Amino acid sequence: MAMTDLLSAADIRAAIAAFAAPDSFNHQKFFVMVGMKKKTPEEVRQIFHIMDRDRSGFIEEEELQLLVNNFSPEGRTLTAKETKAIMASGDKDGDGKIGIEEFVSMVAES
Ligand SMILES: [Ca+2]
Repeated sequence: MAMTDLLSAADIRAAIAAFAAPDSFNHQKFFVMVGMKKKTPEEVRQIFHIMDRDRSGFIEEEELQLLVNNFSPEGRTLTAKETKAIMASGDKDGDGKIGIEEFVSMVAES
């Protein structure tokens, strides 16, 4: 399963270009731009599994830094500041990582 099986490559390119500058990333706008907001919860879960590179069942901080990179190799690594902001917004139970249902909620709320 690749991101482009679920999302349009053109939408992904546009979303990556919109947040190319360091510390400009807005995950809610990004999720809308890549088309995730229009996906079913099951499709969003498939995207979660791509982002959970070590298959731990969670997106940890190191994996969150690569959020954009998961969509395309051209996607930059997020800054520490951006990563912390996304974690603070998505980690509802405060365990320091993002679980699958937390991720589905983040997309639904975007
Ligand atoms: Ca993980």
